Amino acid sequence: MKTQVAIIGGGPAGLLLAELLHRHGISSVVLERQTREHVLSRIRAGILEQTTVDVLREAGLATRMDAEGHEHDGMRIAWAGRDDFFIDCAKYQGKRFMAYGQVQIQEDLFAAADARGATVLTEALDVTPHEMTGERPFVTFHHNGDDVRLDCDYIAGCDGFHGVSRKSIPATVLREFEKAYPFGWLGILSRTPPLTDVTYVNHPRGFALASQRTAMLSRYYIQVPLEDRIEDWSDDRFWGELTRRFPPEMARRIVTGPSIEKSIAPLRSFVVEPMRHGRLFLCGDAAHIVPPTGAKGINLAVSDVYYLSRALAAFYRDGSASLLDGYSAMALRRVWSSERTSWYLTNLLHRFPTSSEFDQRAQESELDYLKGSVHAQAALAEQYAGMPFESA
Ligand code: FAS
Ligand code: PHB
Repeated sequence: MKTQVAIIGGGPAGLLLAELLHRHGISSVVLERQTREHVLSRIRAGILEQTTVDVLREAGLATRMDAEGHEHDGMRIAWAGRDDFFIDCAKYQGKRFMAYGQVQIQEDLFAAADARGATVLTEALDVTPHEMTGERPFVTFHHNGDDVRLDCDYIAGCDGFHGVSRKSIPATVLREFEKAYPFGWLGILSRTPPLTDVTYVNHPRGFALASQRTAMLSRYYIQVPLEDRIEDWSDDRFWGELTRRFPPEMARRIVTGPSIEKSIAPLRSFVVEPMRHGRLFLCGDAAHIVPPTGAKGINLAVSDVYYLSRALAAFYRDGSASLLDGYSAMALRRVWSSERTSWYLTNLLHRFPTSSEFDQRAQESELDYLKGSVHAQAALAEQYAGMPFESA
């Protein structure tokens, strides 16, 4: 097989990159390890920055999002014993964010790929990049019982944190930055009407979050100790704990119901530098992980593939490699900005088991400052709604 860009991974990064490249007339092949059903079964992100919405709209991939998604002017923060306040992204930054699930985005991307007869190979096993630093890279894999070689000009590693791409780069080349948080998020999905606003809560019992997917699909999270297991949490126990953490007048508005999905994920920050090795480029979770507090995960995957598709288009259009050479530094500036925002919100809104009384007072003072300062709220609004892309 031969293509211009071999894409390892068929998650949001890989499938969106294939669509953006196609719009620039660049051929690609997507190699996904799992079945399509497995990829679509993963319940993950739900908040899209303005730049992500713009990329999907400009690529003609937003019809369903615009019909079923829900745009928000901002998000709400509440904390124990105090009234809540609204971070108004529309007022401070003229930007809104979209509540629309990653599962729906994945469905839309698969549909776009099918509509154009794209080559998306699922159940592609033992995918292995070769000759990344040479002039003729290629990828090998097993598919439908055959051993296959895919020759290409470039390889995009869009295979997530546990993928093969990052691990194919010599450890001597990479620098890894990591921070583990002493708690996880227990998340559920329920066929219930959501609260109006995406609402973050800091409570002495821990963090809680109310979000949404559609008018009849709610997503809720609570902070839990790392050692908790999903079998420790019945639906009743979850709803009881969630409503204890919300201010009473909000808790009364939470409609409970059976969970249709329930999972616990640990919180972690991770970045690898550089995001390029020869003709291999890393995108999305293959290169970085953010704690979900800032709702940045999928949005960083989108910004990476936006930058990479723009760089590859410039190369194939006029032979200019400058954007390719600048890809890693440009992507990492946005990655570190989102890592810092996610780290800030995680520290602001969670209760840390090792916090001293001083730490607690400082956290409450930060919340007081944020509640009372239009400048602080404007700064958070700018970061939460998403910074503009850097120009080429
Ligand atoms: P993905 O991991 O989504 O996709 C990588 C793909 O590569 C997968 O389909 C995988 O099967 C495939 N793959 C892996 N190894 C391979 C190999 N060797 N060969 C071929 N294919 C291979 N983000 C938010 O913004 N908000 C959230 O609330 C949120 N919640 C999350 C909850 C969980 C449990 C997890 C794990 C992540 C969450 N995220 C959240 C982050 C998530 O949305 C990611 O940022 C997003 O999926 C990144 O997309 P990709 O980079 O495409 O990686
Ligand atoms: C979600 O809707 O899943 C969601 C919303 C906000 C976050 C994280 C996740 O910060």
